[in-house]
Formats: sequence, structure tokens, C-alpha cells
Amino acid sequence: MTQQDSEIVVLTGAGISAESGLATFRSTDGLWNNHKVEDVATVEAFQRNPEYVHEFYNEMKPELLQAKPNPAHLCLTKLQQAFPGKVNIITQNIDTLHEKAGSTNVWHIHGQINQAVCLNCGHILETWSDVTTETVCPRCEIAGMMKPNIVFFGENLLYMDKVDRLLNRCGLFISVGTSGVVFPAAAFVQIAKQAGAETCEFNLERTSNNFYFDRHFFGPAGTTLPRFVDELIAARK
Ligand code: BJW
Repeated sequence: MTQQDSEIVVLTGAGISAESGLATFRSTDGLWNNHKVEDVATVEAFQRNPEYVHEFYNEMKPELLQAKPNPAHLCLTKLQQAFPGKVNIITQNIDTLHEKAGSTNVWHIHGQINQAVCLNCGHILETWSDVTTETVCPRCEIAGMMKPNIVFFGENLLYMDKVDRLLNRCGLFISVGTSGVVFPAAAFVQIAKQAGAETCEFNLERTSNNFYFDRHFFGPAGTTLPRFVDELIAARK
């Protein structure tokens, strides 16, 4: 396979949704600003106080439901349409802005806000409505076993077999709007680079993963990414 027709992997983080009005995690006004991470995003927190954790994610739903994709999300759909089947998006985001932008092959490795998983039978419930400790699983019909389908600290990521295959065979790895501090996603660039991919980073600033990127594009992704995508499409066609 030549560089021209090689596969592309795009890893996205909270920064790609910042221009859609959604707070990132580690900015000063970040998503957890009024909450301790240990109280809302760990397995222990959910075991200790499931009501509180459900409430935290239920409160987030209306904003995420209403949010609209920005030019960075939209240009990735354009990239997928230009190279059908060759572009996969691995997202750490629990919002659904890639899907709203029309993207396919989106792998939500940290889960989705509009899903809950039954800890009894594994059923995935798709819903934008509130999920509580009283919610009944529509499959096994047991109440009180639904957990937000969000990957907490200490839990395994979703779709990792697929992700490993994609990282090891892509020719181009693009990271957009992620600080690179949460593992294992922070190590994806290293895996792709060691497998031979060219690596590009889009961020407002240098990240701790600086070393593994061949090229950096500093600035808001809604401006820098569409320009890059247009050039990539023109160069490969
Ligand atoms: C813009 C922009 C604009 C702004 N344009 N850019 C190895 C070493 C050390 C620790 C570990 C390790 N392996 C595993 C761990 C433990 C842990 C971990 O990583 N800890 C670190 C914090 C030290 N990882 C885990 O527990 C993971 N599970 C796991 O590894 O399982 C196996 C295992 C289990 C047990 C033991 C050992 C191994 C699970 C991680 C789950 C992460 N979940 C969260 C929370 C979800 C809940 C919620 O939504 O509330 O997912 S954490 C949070 O961070 C969220 C995000 O997806 C994730 C990444 O954040 P992201 O997207 O990078 O956002 P920010 O805010 O950090 O950065 C935004 C960036 O955008 C910034 O750089 C801005 O500059 C930029 N930006 N505007 C472009 N317009």
C-alpha cells in the first residue's frame, strides 16, 4: 500500500468540541470544576454513591444533546467521504458530535453520554433521558443495575482490539484537541509512529506527547484542521 492510499486514524479529545461550546476537562473552567474526579469518574465513586454519579451525567445530557458540530467535526466527515473506508475516528469524547456531523467509523473508547450499560446482562440502553438507580434494564428486567456507559478511571477502554489493529496499520495518525495525559489513549501516537505512520497534532499548545509528533498545527482546530484536510484531499486525489 502506498502512502497515497494508506489508512488514516484520527484521535479526538475534548478540544475538538470546545468550539461547539463544550468545556474541556483540564481547562480552568473545566468539566469537573465543581466536582472531584474521584467522586464522579471512578469505579469506586459509582460503587459508593451511584445516585450522585447518575445525577452528574444526567445533568450533562441536555447541553450535549443540543450541541452542534463545528468545522473541525465537519471536515473529518468530508475526509471520510473523500476516502471511503480509509478513515477511522477514535474519540475519547462522550458527546456525539462526530455522528451529528455525519461521520461513520467512530469508536467511542471512553463511552457515550447517551448510553447506559446493564451490569447484570451487558445490555446497552440508548437514551437521552435520565438514568437512575431505579431504571429497569429492558432486556433482563432487573432494576438498579444500569451504569452510565462511560469509561471511568480504573476501567478498561472499549473497542481496544479494533483500535490496536487500526493503529498498527495506519499511514497517517492525526491527534486533535487532546492533552495526552490520560492512558492508554495518550500512548496511541507512539504505537502508530512505531508502526510507521506519519503523526500530526492539532492543539492550542504543546502537549506532553510533543516528542512523538512529526508535525504540529497550533491554533483552534476549527480553523487549522479544515485547511489541513483540504490540502490532504488535494494532495492524495
Ligand atoms: C484545543 C481547543 C481547540 C482546547 N482546538 N485544541 C499508564 C500510566 C499512568 C496511569 C495509567 C496508565 N495506564 C492507565 C492509567 C490509569 C488511568 C490514567 O490514565 N491516569 C492518568 C490521569 C494518569 N487510565 C485509566 O484508568 C483508563 N483505563 C485503563 O487504563 O484501564 C486499564 C487499567 C485499569 C486499571 C489499572 C491499570 C490499567 C481509563 C481512562 C478513562 C478516562 N475517562 C475520562 C472521564 C470520562 C468521564 C467524564 O466524561 O466525566 O475521559 S477522563 C477524561 O480525560 C475523559 C477524557 O476523554 C480524557 C482525556 O481528556 P482530553 O480529551 O485530552 O481533554 P483535556 O481537557 O485533558 O484536554 C483538552 C485539550 O484540548 C487541551 O490540550 C487543550 O489545549 C486542547 N484544546 N481547545 C484545539 N479549540
